[in-house]
Amino acid sequence: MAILSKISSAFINVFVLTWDFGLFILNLLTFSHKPGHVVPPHAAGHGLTWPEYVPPKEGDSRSACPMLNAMANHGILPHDGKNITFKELNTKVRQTFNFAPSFCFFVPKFSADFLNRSYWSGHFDLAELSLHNAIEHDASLTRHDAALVPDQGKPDSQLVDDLLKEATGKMPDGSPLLTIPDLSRALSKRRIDARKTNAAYSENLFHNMFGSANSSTMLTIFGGRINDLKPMLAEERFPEDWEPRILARYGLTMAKFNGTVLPVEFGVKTKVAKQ
Ligand code: HEM
Ligand SMILES: *[C@@H]1O[C@H](CO)[C@@H](O)[C@H](O)[C@H]1NC(C)=O
Ligand SMILES: *[C@@H]1O[C@H](CO)[C@@H](O)[C@H](O)[C@H]1NC(C)=O
Ligand SMILES: *[C@@H]1O[C@H](CO)[C@@H](O)[C@H](O)[C@H]1NC(C)=O
Ligand SMILES: CC(=O)N[C@H]1CO[C@H](CO)[C@@H](O)[C@@H]1O
Repeated sequence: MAILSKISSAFINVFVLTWDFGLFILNLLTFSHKPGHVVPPHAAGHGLTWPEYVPPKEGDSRSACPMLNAMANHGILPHDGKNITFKELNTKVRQTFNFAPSFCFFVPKFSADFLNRSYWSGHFDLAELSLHNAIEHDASLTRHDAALVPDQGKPDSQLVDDLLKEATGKMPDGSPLLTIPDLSRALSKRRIDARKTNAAYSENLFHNMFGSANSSTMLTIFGGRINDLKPMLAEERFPEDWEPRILARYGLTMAKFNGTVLPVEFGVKTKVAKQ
């Protein structure tokens, strides 16, 4: 059984990476969406209008992921954050953020696996995604470590402020922009600080890569725009008139994403970063 399931997940991984690379090529060969037309018809957020924001209520389930929480806060995922199917997560993330279908399958499948559930028939609550050292890891940008703050469902406003203040870039209109070196610096500071303040601190290359991957979405899907990241990270709320900044027809592929993630991770210098 164990062997069979290992073989089948190796097969799925090879399949997903091949599929992803196919989409990467297709994106080069097809016209991108026009700005203003990224979110498909019939999906929430089409035509730059998002469903109403309602902050989480007592008892609602929320995760360590700001963007999934924002989807629940706007009712794109169930507002109580409970009993969501992995397949629904796939579809909604694709429509909302224009991630490639390969990515939108891969991450929910990975989550179903670590929760020991079936991707095809299983359900989950958002808070369950915060299982420590599955995807959730120490030294996040918007949350203190789980050993210090067990409820990973809420952003820490001081950490969010610290991150947004790192932005050194400028949009053509002068508004602030988060750059690759800014993000590397912010991650360095968090890793150094978390190591000092959390006796149970752990880090490894896998989680560092995924930490960089998770935060690199701020540069790709959000184009680094601080004015958009601020409501998303501080209140887990979609900005007015927002749409994904990735216009590619088949969405942001893992292959393309690697071009952002690797420079961010290699730019992280935990030894020399200033406190
Ligand atoms: C597809 C399903 C997704 C799952 C299961 C998921 C899960 C998670 C989890 C568990 C974390 C916490 C990691 C940590 O400890 O820092 C996280 C962080 C993060 N996620 Fe997601 N996520 C998903 C989709 C997305 C999407 C679509 C975006 C962006 C549009 C996104 C952006 C982020 C960012 C920026 C962080 C880092 C927050 C921080 O460092 O504090 N995620 N995600
Ligand atoms: C969860 O949703 C399924 C349908 O997707 C439903 O059959 C089931 O009763 C729900 N469970 C709970 C606890 O609400
Ligand atoms: C999933 O199953 C494995 C192996 O039986 C076990 O070690 C792990 O704790 C389980 N995870 C969850 C989230 O139940
Ligand atoms: C992205 O880069 C990582 C690390 O080099 C590699 O393991 C992974 O296969 C790459 N993914 C794709 C889709 O190219
Ligand atoms: C959006 C994003 O990049 N999410 C990643 C967060 O980290 C997990 C694993 O640690 C990845 O599976 C996700 O792809």
